[in-house]
Order: sequence, then structure tokens, then C-alpha cells
Amino acid sequence: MENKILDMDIDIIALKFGISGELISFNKYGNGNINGTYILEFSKDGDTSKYILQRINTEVFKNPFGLMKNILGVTGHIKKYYNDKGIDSSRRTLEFLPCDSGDYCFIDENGNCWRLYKFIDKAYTCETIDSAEKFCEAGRAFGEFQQILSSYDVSTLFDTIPDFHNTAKRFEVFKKAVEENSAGRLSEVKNEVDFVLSRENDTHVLTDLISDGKLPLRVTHNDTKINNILFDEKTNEGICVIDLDTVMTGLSLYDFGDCIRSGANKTAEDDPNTDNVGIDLDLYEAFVSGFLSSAGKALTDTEKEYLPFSAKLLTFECGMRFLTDYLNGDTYFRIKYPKHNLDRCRNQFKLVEDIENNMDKMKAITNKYC
Ligand code: ADP
Ligand code: GN1
Ligand code: MG
Repeated sequence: MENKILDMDIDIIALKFGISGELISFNKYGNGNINGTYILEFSKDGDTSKYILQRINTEVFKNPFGLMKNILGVTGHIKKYYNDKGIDSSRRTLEFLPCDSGDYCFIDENGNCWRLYKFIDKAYTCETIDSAEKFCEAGRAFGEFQQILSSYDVSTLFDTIPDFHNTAKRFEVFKKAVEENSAGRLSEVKNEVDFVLSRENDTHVLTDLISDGKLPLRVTHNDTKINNILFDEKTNEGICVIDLDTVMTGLSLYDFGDCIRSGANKTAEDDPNTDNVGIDLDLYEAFVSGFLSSAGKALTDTEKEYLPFSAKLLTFECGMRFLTDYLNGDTYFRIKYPKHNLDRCRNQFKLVEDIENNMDKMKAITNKYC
């Protein structure tokens, strides 16, 4: 699908959003695994303005109009929060523009679904973390995101991907992929399959706690990968949480665990050299301190108790998803080379092992801040 999108198409699609001025450039942008992202630059009367044009992956997000309704509600809430505090909200959350029909999605003649929002300038994203201060700031910002949305009416949000972090259900999907072996890759991944099967008991720990009413459901982001936060170029403050497609009902543990998975690894999540992989305990501590400084007051004792476990579980879940996709023939995550999903899986499983070996230390660190 992606290769079929011609330069000319981007030009035409951009015009549907009624931006005044001339489109002077557009380029692919960012490292997202799901959507197709472009940066556009317009010029008018000597001034330039930048926008993000995104093709929503409708294989993954089946109801893009419902999804945009979620996002507009959430971004409106965040905007009001900052405005009420007298803080300029323009760089604090995403601002979408309607297309000429008044909708916030434009469907092109090939059925592709597009949205457009303002580019936040003088900010950057990280694929890996280079300092404890920055990761502490990421924790504070993701915690603040959750805290701001604690006053958002959760009943108005629909699940853009049902059971997104239901690890027990994802385990069933994984077993089906093993059984079907549709891409004929099973013999190559025997060790990885055994790795997953031997950890079945972990898969239902959080779902059981939810069923027993021991963990509160909250409005959460659910994809708190470290590259889904913008840092201010000057101050290095975590200014804006982006990639809001999966904002829906969830556990605070999902947001904590997924950011540790992606940011406290000693290397990138797809580094094929697993010797480089491991949990950086200084980064873990920095994130705990930042996250608890903003989200902590609202967290229950059970939530706090399971923070270290969530780091392990979310890493395991992600590795299992990469493996499932590899077994299915790479139909979900964008890959850059044939064994990309397998490298990602092995990387995540090495991180799971390292977290298991450091679990006592992680618990002790967490307790210092609870
Ligand atoms: P995906 O769902 O595919 O991960 P994202 O929404 O995360 O897509 O966007 C991909 C990348 O584009 C981000 O990691 C970030 O680098 C960049 N990006 C997205 N939105 C903005 C924005 N408003 N301002 C600046 N950069 C952005
Ligand atoms: C995807 O879209 P992106 O790159 O932020 C995925 C996450 C995974 C992540 C792993 C909707 O995130 O769940 O953790 O890849 N998002 C979706 O890199 O499936
Ligand atoms: Mg993203």
C-alpha cells in the first residue's frame, strides 16, 4: 500500500485540509511502526508553517472516525488543563485540522485515511535515552499525562484496539500463530517459542488482578514508547505526549512498563546484537522518580507493588507480539529488513531475562520512591 502513494497524491491530499499558502516541501518523517507519517512545509507571505500529515493504518485501527473522536476529546481536555493554568497549550498537545468535509479524516480515492495536525517545532524525539535526567523527565511527563486525564470521562472513550494489553489473550493469539505456522518459520524460532511458553503464568497476572477488582481502570496512553514524547530543544522538558491512537481505558502499569521497556534498555529495541541489551538500573530509577512525582499520588498500593513486574510483562508482551508477527509473515509491524521482527523479539526477550535477574534490585529502587 505504502509504495503506491505517489508524491502527487500527497500534494493533492494536503490541499484537502484547506491550509492557506503554497506547499513547498513534504518528506517522510519519524520512525513509527504503524502509521505513515509525512512532514509538510507551507509558505505564505514569506512565512513558513509545518504540519504532520499521517496516513492512519486502518488495518490496525478499524474505526478511524471513532478514533479521531477519542483524540479530539482528549486533546481538548489537555488543552483546557494548560490554558486554565495560564500555560500556553499550543506545544502541549496535538492540534488537528478538519478537512474540507468538516471531518478530521480524509478518505482518498484508494481508501487511504489521512489526518493532519500542526508540527510542534523546536522539539525532538529520542529512539534511545542518553541521560537519567531526560528519562526522569519522560516519566514526569507521562505521569502528568495520566494525571491530567484522571478527570476525563472514561465512558466516552471507545477501545481503538480491544484487548490491546490483555497479555493472556495475546498469548492465545501467539499459540494460534505457532499452530498455523503460516510463513513456515516455526523451526527457526523454537527457542523463542519455548521462552514464551515457559512464562505462561505471567501472562494472566494483571488480567486476574483486574478481574478481582484489585487494579483500577484509568484513561491511559497504552503506547508510551520513548519516541512518543516530544522534548523541548532548549530546556529538554518533556512537553508533549504524541501518538494518541491508543489512548483508552487501561492500567497505569501499562504506561509505566512500556516506557521502561523502550527507554531503560541499554540499547535500541531492535538492536540485533543482544550482548548490548540489558536493563539500565540508573535509568529505571530516574523514570520511577519522575513518574511517581506526577502520577504517584493517585496510585494505589497494589499499582505501586506491581510497577517492577509491569516492566517485565510489557517487555515480554512486546517480544511475544514481534514473534507472533514474524510467525505470521510480518503483517503488523513495519519492518526495514526481512528478519527485523525476529531481531526485535530476541532483543526484548534478552531484556526480559535481564529484568528477571534484577527484579529484587528493581523492587528495592521502586520502594525508595513509594
Ligand atoms: P506512529 O503511530 O507510526 O508511531 P507517530 O504519531 O508516533 O506515528 O509519529 C511518528 C513520529 O513523527 C514521532 O515519533 C515523532 O518523531 C514525529 N511526530 C509526530 N507528531 C509530531 C508533531 N506534532 N510534532 C513533531 N514531531 C512529530
Ligand atoms: C508500535 O506506533 P509505535 O511505533 O509508536 C505499537 C506498540 C509497540 C511498538 C513497538 C498501535 O508503536 O504497541 O509497543 O510499536 N503500536 C501499536 O515498537 O500496535
Ligand atoms: Mg509513535
